[in-house]
Amino acid sequence: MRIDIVTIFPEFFDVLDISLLGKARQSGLIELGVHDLRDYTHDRHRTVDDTPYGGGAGMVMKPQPWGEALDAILGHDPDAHADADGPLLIFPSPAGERFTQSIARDLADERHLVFGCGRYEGIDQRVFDHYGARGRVRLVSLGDYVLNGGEVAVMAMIEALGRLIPGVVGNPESLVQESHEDGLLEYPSYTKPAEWRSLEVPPILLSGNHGAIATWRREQQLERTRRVRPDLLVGESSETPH
Ligand code: 6GU
Repeated sequence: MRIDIVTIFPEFFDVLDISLLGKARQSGLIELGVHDLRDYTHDRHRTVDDTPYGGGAGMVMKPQPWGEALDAILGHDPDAHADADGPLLIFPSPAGERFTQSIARDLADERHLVFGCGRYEGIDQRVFDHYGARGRVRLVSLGDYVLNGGEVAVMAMIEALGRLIPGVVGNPESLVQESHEDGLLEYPSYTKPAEWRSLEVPPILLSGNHGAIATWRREQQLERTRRVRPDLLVGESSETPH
């Protein structure tokens, strides 16, 4: 998979050199390009923002640098990302659809993702309209709170989708036994020693009875989900428990 990121803080993504994602890049499973939006400005101050039409607080990101940066990444043909398997443009935004494990799975199947990190009060709407008319564009939010910019959100999305790309996580079994993969929160885990600070591991886990252990874990998942995230059980989320 190829991933391009447009940002005014390219150094933010230096950490993608390390850990699982760093290994995936070294092995060629993920090819990453980080682009400085200011390289696509033409004034001495490398200006990327301006005051909003209609007034109001804050600054809006100008369409011109975005257009030039995205055209350069998407290729010389500005309509090149129109095909279904062409690049998918993703703008992190608190005004977007909520990012879920199901969206992470969709994104992990793509060949080319292009993330556009907005700052200030947002990006001129015409950038979304222009590329939305020519190809696939998604606005995606991490949740109902406000970040200063899209960089941390993009990092979270890349980590979530990257580990779903075949070969990135060594043992694929470990992917299915996690919170949200089956629409429920994960069960509690324990390792040695069997007693720590007077706290004991639930005896069933030491019983060797794999059927009973599987039943207990399922009950724990249901109990935890009911208590902490009842919304996951009543179908308010896009994740359907199965
Ligand atoms: Cl994706 N971006 C910003 N700026 N704030 C957010 C967010 C994204 N998701 C939640 N808050």
